[in-house]
Amino acid sequence: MDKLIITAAICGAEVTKEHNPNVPYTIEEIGYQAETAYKAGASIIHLHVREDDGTPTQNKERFKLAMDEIRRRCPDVIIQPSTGGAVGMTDEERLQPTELYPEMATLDCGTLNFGGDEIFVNTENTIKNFGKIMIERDIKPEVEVFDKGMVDYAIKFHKQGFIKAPMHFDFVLGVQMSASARDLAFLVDSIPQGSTWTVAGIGRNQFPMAALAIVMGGHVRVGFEDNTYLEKGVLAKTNGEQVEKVVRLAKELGREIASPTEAREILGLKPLSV
Ligand code: KMH
Ligand code: ZN
Repeated sequence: MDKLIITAAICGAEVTKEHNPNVPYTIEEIGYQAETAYKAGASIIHLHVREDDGTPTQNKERFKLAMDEIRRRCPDVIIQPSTGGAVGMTDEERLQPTELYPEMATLDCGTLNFGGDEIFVNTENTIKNFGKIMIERDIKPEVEVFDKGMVDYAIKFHKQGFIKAPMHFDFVLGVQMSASARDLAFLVDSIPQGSTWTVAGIGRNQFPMAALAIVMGGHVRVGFEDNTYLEKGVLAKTNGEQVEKVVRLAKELGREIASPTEAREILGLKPLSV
């Protein structure tokens, strides 16, 4: 079994300081939260950025500032900007961080309900266009999957040349699709051989899904984007606390943690050039 890659989704676009005052908005706060996760064992930072008042943005300059600050504090971490951004943003807005040529970025493979009246729109043309741009810019997509149909879309678009293999999937469970062992096993069984996968359980699903991924040979995503608690009724002070909890679970279950260098090898990324 490969070593365990831990991704920290430190910020998100939806959670606010009203949910947890430690949700980072400023560049300094984002850098600090990334550093806590990295020092605890995260090898990937999944990144959204905010204006100082918390407004989500996909502004390229803001991403550059955040990425430089993260790189300063976490020299070898893999930075994975979101191209999902926030509900309602245009494709052009969402694509801005890809102009910075990150090693990875997310590629959301379908449209879904996002609570209340919100719909997170990813048409076929959006997915194909994002995939094509990521190939041109040599960015490895993390294929974001919120239900089984999105696995099927990813396979279809791979066959059409818009996503390269081996694909890396992130199963986000507890938004549109429920988060059970059966759901996860079904998704894992549905992806092409040679793919890698990670799971992001939303809210109280976070650590149960992490434990399943640890024993099933997948990888784990935690972070405030998905859950702002450390345990029932206890808000996390840092993303690092959640990463530490995954590291403890992995240790108990006999799975070693991947360094960023090892994560690059597992994901087929180029070694970091200095
Ligand atoms: N904030 C959601 C609308 C991604 O990062 O690619 C989209 C999202 C997925 O978080
Ligand atoms: Zn995200």
